[in-house]
Amino acid sequence: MFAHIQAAPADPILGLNDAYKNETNPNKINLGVGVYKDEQGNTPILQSVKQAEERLLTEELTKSYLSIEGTDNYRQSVQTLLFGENHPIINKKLAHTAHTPGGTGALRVAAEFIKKHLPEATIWVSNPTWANHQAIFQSVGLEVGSYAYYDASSKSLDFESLLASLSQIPEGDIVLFHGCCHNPTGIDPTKEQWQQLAKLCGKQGFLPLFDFAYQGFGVGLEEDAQGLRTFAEQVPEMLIASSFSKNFGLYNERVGALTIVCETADNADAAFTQIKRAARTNYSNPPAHGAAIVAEILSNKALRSLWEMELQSMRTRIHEMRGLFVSTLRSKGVEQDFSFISKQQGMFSFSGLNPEQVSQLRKQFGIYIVGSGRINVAGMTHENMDPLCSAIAEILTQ
Ligand code: PLP
Ligand code: TYF
Repeated sequence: MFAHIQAAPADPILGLNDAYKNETNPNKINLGVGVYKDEQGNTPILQSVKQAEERLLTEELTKSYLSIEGTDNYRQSVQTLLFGENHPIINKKLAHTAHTPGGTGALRVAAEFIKKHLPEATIWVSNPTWANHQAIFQSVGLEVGSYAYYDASSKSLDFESLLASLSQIPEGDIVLFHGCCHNPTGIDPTKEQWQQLAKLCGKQGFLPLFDFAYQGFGVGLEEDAQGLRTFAEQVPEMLIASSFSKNFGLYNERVGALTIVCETADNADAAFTQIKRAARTNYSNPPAHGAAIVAEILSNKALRSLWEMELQSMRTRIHEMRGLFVSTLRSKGVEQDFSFISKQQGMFSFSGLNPEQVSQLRKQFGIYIVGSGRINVAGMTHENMDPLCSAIAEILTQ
């Protein structure tokens, strides 16, 4: 029965991580998978998380199942992070949130919900986007299209082409936006550009789906929510897939959420029963631990301010590495302008290195970056900056 099955290709990003583990170069550097790393190259457990876990250990009373949608405490905390305190969407009960296993789980539940209730809709993703986006939507049988986003020559947002692309999208289709810290380019629309996009969305009548995996990694928790909050003011319906893998460092606990916003509270109640149905046939109910940590941190003043400080320090370290990368390359005599890297947000930058250069970096120096040229800036440290930039300088002059 299984003899005919061909091996699936490795995930282009997670596969790279496996290859890195087997790399024998003692000076190897991993700028591949999007995981935050500190100055020592570790992905630490946040202090706020550790403290929340200590409390949970003593206070937790049962391991019985959660409900399909998760706990009320967690779900309310997620909505407050998304929209801010006392937002009309929350007060009027226009949104419902389901706790999902990670942001990926949220996208998968969203995909199944869309396929069942909007089967004719095409979902449009930016070119480029996180590779798993196409795969998730295609795996439920949805059509996936792409819209213009990145201008490779100026290494910036091609806003004119983005508007032109979205102007072609018909009513009833779905457009996926990265809430902030666009993966893989690190380029986000400005406040004014979000406003124009939201306006266009209202005019065209497509449904926005926000993938929000990096809240707090760009400018700040509130600022990073600007895009989706702008849309929430202009259009009555949207979907939001949240992930807390990065901003709480809870990667392997699988904590995320799917939020649906509807025009009326009745619509929201009805649609949410269908979201719960999609969750039920996938994983029945979510894993408790990670979400309990998030809820504990967000509802306790001291833990919350510790978490915000820790989040800020992750964000600041990445910004610092961006600046240092640009200045170190310059000090190595690299003439190509890399200053765009210090203007981008979040963990990732599109370096502009081509596949040949990416492969040379790996073969000659044990430096791993994604084939598209995407660099995880969080993998840089004061210690590896010099050898990294020397290697890039050498590759660029070959
Ligand atoms: N969306 C984007 C843009 C991501 O970069 C990631 C990365 O992991 C995810 C979603 C998935 O998040 P999670 O690990 O919580 O499933
Ligand atoms: O883009 C990244 O590197 C992160 C981590 O299938 C990731 O989002 C990468 C690939 C994948 C799951 C997570």
